[in-house]
Amino acid sequence: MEYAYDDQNIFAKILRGEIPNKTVYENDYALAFEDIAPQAPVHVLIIPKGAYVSLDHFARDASAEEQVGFMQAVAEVCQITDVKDGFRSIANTRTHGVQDVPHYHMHILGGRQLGRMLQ
Ligand code: IU
Repeated sequence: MEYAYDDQNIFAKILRGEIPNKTVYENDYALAFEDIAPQAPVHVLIIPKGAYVSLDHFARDASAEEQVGFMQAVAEVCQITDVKDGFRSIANTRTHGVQDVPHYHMHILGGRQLGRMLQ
């Protein structure tokens, strides 16, 4: 599978500082920020700083350092936000997964009781 990255996507613009964001946490490999249209009291997006279109692209091509750095950001977000009673992580992917923004992002949703499935 070929992964074509569009550097004009909105999250690429956020990473370049061209569009503001509400940063929750940042390290050398990842940026976490509040979703602009939250679906729960906690709704944070965690994105790698590298140019990866999707979870499978990131898992295949990101270095071990990038992957560990990303997961360290996940751990920090789960400490910073109020998800002690649990949360859901989602990575919508391509058409069937209804991915709108073609830069890999992990949703962290929590702060309330979620339903068994999201649409
Ligand atoms: P996706 O279906 O997983 O690709 O959803 C993209 C998410 O990015 C969605 O929850 C939007 O509310 C969110 N978002 C954002 O936080 N800031 C933006 O400028 C845009 C989308 I465009």
